[in-house]
Amino acid sequence: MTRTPIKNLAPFPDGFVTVAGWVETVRDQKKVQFVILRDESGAVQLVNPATRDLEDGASAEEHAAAALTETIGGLAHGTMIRVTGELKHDERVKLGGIEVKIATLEVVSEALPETPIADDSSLDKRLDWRFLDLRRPEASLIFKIQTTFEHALRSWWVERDFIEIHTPKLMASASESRAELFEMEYFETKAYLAQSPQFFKQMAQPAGFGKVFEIAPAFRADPSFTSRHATEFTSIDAEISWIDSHEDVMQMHEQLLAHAIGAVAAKHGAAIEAAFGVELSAPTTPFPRIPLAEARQIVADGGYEIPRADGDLDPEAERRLSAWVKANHGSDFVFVTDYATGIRPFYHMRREGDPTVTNSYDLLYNGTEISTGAQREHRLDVLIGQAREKGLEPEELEFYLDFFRYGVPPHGGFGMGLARVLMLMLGLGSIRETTYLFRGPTRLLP
Ligand code: AMO
Repeated sequence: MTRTPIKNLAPFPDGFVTVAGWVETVRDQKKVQFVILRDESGAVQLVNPATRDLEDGASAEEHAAAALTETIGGLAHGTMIRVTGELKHDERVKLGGIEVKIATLEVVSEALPETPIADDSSLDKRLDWRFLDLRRPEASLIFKIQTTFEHALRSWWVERDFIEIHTPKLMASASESRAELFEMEYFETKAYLAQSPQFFKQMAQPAGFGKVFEIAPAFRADPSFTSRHATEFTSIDAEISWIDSHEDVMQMHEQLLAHAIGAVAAKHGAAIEAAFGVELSAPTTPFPRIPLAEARQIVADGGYEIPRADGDLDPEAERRLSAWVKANHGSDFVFVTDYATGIRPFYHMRREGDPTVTNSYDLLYNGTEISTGAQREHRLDVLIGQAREKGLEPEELEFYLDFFRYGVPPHGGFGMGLARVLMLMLGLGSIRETTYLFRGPTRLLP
């Protein structure tokens, strides 16, 4: 008999079914045994009337029943089993109103009796045993949500004629800054792991692609141990031609997110509320836009002095600003715009008439930055000047500067961390929870 995914059992009429999965719990009572069996789709109660203490002359059937009872009594948590039995609908069964009376049980793959992690294990310990940690339904739910989210992003882009690109992650130069750069041997020379697809998504503009996107890994040799930094993360990037300013990028960005979060809410809203206590709905657009100087003032008026010397918002300021926006505009999102030139990379376009600010933004979601976006400087002479000003050698950037020598449309885009979006969407405390396998300064395994 082919197996039926557990979530599909309920509509079946009473009768024989086969299910397969892992043992979540065994309740071995004197007269009856219960097993909670879980697969990727759900959990079901299995039941077996216990047969013990056979008398002399017991029948072969009774011996088989006693053997089954013994097998069930010895099942370790996590053991993979396949069971054929009789499905019965019974309203009294708390778990979904159904149970399966075991006819045959095959132990397919035994688990060691001691499970290395428990519900109260530390996050670090859980990550050591990530494959077991991921068996928790709330954990696999995160990746079902991720699948829906990415699918919705792609659909939105594809319907609007964006082209998907895959840029190389082995690079000859830094893509964001010399800091946080992974360097490696590359035959006779050195290579660097891409910190962002920045240069090559921009290359698609003189290539005449118009609108592009990429969802791919990015690498940062960031030694910090915060809840929102990883050394390898999935970056969601888009870049579009013929924009008038970063406003065009923000409009694309907010519509894209409203669509993708709406798709997640429609498909997983009830499960998200049950697992994480979050009521998710599609955000309304436009998201509020607040220039950085004003954002700083709002935070200062709230009694918090930002300790950073460079003028950027620190995590506490981001939280306070988001709380203010939520209270005053009812939005979980806010675009902080007009970043000062000093805290932005050389490729950001500066404001015409006020070169102290850039045509750029950060997007905050429920109190934390999830994205940076900007209009790019596409005028070669200005770009070279800005690179020099930031201490970069134009000679090292020749391949990038070439993109601007043969005609290039005005353009802009954004980069957004996938795990951060999921963490903030679900109200979780760390991107370690929303990354399949987290990579940090002290974690390369599993
Ligand atoms: P930025 O460096 O701000 O911009 O990165 C964009 C977004 O990527 C995510 N992110 C990270 N996530 C986890 N761990 C990290 N170490 C990490 N670093 C960044 C964040 C962040 O907001 N090229 C520009 C984007 C652009 O202008 O298009 C860039 O990379 O969510």
